[in-house]
Amino acid sequence: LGVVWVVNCSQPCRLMLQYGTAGFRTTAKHLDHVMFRMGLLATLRSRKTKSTIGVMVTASHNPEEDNGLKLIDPMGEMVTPSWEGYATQLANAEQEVLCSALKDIIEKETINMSETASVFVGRDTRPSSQRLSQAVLDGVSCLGGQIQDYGLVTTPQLHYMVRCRNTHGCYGTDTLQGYYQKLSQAFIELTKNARNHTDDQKRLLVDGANGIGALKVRELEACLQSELQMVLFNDGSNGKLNYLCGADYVKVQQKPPQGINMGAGERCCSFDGDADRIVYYYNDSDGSFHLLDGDKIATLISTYLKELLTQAGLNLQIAVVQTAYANGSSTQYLEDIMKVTVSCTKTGVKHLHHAAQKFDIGVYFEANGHGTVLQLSEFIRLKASVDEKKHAAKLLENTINLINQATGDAISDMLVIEAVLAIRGMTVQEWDSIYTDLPNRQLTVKVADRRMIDTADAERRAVTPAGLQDSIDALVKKYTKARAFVRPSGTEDLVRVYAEAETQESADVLAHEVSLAVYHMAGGVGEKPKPLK
Ligand code: 16G
Ligand code: MG
Repeated sequence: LGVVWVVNCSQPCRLMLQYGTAGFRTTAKHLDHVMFRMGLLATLRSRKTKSTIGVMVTASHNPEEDNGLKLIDPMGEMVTPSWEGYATQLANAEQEVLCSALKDIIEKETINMSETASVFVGRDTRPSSQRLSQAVLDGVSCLGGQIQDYGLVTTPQLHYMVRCRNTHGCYGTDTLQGYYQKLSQAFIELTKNARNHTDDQKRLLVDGANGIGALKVRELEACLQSELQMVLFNDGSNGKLNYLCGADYVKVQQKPPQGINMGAGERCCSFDGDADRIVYYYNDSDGSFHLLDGDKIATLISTYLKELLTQAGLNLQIAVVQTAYANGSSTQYLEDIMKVTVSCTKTGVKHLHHAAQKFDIGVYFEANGHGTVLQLSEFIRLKASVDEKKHAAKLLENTINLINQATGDAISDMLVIEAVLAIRGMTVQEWDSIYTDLPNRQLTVKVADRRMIDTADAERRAVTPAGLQDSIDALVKKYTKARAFVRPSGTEDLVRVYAEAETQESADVLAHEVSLAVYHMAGGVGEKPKPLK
């Protein structure tokens, strides 16, 4: 153990690293020892669960210089919270106590070290990812684990592989070819039901964020038999990863990525750096930009599924899981018009995924474009007898096959959205007009210690510092259809502020006023937040 560790981690840095909302994320040069140690931990987790475990090397939408890691549990979901704690402990252990830290975990979890261990490893396109994934592989070998190195894959592809392996092929074949075949066959079957499927309607502009998603879209393309005609931008051939492009840029800046050539009314989408997020958008004829975020995606998919369930005569409860960031208009539309159950959780895929598991069918999406649908496989057992029911059941079955139930997946979500739009003969404008977003604004505030802010009610209320929530409530009261909340970020050292209201001006002023309240009451540092112009 010592020898390999010295090779990989001769200079563990003194930074305190935390396994956060979506794993470790920091400057790539601080991560070699963490990667090696997570290779060790993954083999322990594999022995504990007697299953294959995944390790993905990526920092998603962060700048190219950063990197990170996510651990994937047996069904393809995020690693269980108690093991996030072990990950943090192990990443920060001093070199001399590493062996005893490992022994502690082995004892606490009563792990039988003579069990076989199997770990799947994948990585994104960052320059540092190859070196860092080698450190993971070394860690796995060091504890005698078997390795399957998938090399360059999207995060959701690795989640999918892990799920396939642990369900012994029931979910699909654990190869890239298997993934493309499963998705493309389902897509082609679904689009046979399309209305007026002209070349114009089949056209989609895709912003690959100069990352792994772009490479994988190219691989998928051939299997789609021109049923989807993707025009790829930011394919990594010259631009920098996530720089002025990608889903995060588009959502936060509320404008198109650079490097894309959009005609009026053309349907466009952006992936993030590891292709587990997607947002759609278009420019209308007067040049104004329209964003269709995770809330619009959840609405489109849940509406479609609800109709199919009714047609197939299946009485199942469908719910949409959102976070506090969901636009108020989307929640209102889903509850009042669609009459579906809406549930709100804390930010972070693992919370939404967990909440969605409680329903017959759980559609979960964060406004930022992370999401998928769970539990659809239950349908496979329910064969309908009447013809029109059979037709709906067949559509459901193909939709199930198109959805990556292990985690949110930009490629799979894109194909689901494209299939639904094709089947309904719907344009992007028609989809957009299902409801109108309330104007909103997101800001950040720097404070000395963001842990001063503690929240409750799925992050919608601040319980500390005392008096902050009362101030927010008083500010919100001044505006029509207004709502605001604050929460400490789980990925950066700052506090996030969200406000929405009937007009953009009110949303902007409210967001600024709430930022000031945070600054004054929660230990703001640096310059006082300035009003938006
Ligand atoms: C991570 C989460 C994402 C969440 C974001 C919030 C995963 C895979 N990713 O990127 O779901 O929206 O963090 O960041 O869980 P914040 O805490 O800094 O606002
Ligand atoms: Mg991502």
